[in-house]
Amino acid sequence: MEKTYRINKDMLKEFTSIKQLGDLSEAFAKAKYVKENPFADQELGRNRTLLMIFFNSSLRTRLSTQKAAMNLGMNVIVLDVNQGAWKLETERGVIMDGDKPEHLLEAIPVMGCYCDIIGVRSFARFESKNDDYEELILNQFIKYSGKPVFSMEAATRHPLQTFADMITIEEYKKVEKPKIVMTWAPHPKALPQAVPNSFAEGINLTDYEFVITHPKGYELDPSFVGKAHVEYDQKKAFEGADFIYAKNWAAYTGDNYGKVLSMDRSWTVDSAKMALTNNAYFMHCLPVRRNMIVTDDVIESPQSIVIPEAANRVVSAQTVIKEILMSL
Ligand code: AN0
Ligand code: CP
Repeated sequence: MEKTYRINKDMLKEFTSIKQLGDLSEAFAKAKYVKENPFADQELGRNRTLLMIFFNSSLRTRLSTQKAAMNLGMNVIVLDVNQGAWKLETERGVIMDGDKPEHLLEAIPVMGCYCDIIGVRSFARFESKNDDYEELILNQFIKYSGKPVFSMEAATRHPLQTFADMITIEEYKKVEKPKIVMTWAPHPKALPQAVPNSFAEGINLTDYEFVITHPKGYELDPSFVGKAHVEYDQKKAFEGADFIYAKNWAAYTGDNYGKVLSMDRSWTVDSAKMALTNNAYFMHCLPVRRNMIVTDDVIESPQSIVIPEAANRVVSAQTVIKEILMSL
């Protein structure tokens, strides 16, 4: 029998940060139960509807979250805001004489009428650091939809990814306190800090050794870096690592917010660097640009766990949606 559990009250209304999982070992136990018994809670979601709203592209989040909801017996509606819906104005007070026929402030409560739970993907727009770091879009959904909202990657965090990453680390770790290294790697486009912020937030909840390595100028928000050691020498950082977590992100600090400062391929994760590690596993949230972020041979090596990591996205989503369903 599944043990009955309740989560902290915040999570009943929203899931926007890995911190809302509460006790981590309990969260991992819940995830393990979901993984081993994917169809055990079909009744929980019966006649309940999940609405997934995408302001940005997705492969994994879209498919894994839909699969998770279907495993729970839910109906699912997916809306790509930029394909088929009215363009949405997001600023209040704007004279709407431009190309956007609808305001988010009507659209959100309307969407709330058609579902029981809402998942939102809304990346950092890099127009205003303040708007991004205040989670302007996600918070409007929380405030005006009248329904529980969870993040499918918002401006500053990607908690379902982080939860899947952490489940994967628990499954693969060979020592109780592994050394985790999150490394910046080059990419041609400006990418949000959501994945690295969120991963750092998650690993900071553990007592694992945690090192972040990136070129100068790519410092993340200190509130996410937390107790991680920042090492600017990538090779030094890799020494003795048990897990290499690669990710590109655009600059965060000062006037460089949202800018690409470097495409230096000497930061690409290759087999020579992996040889410095403790036979580390290679992780990436995907999508990944081969031979920019990581070489073909590393991502194809037996130490690459990017596919099981992606598979765990169903587990993380199902665990979280189940918790929200239990609170309805
Ligand atoms: C996105 C990002 O870096 O946040 C999504 C990753 C899950 N990646 C891209 O846009 C390529
Ligand atoms: N990792 C991840 O969230 O992938 P998608 O952007 O394809 O959803």
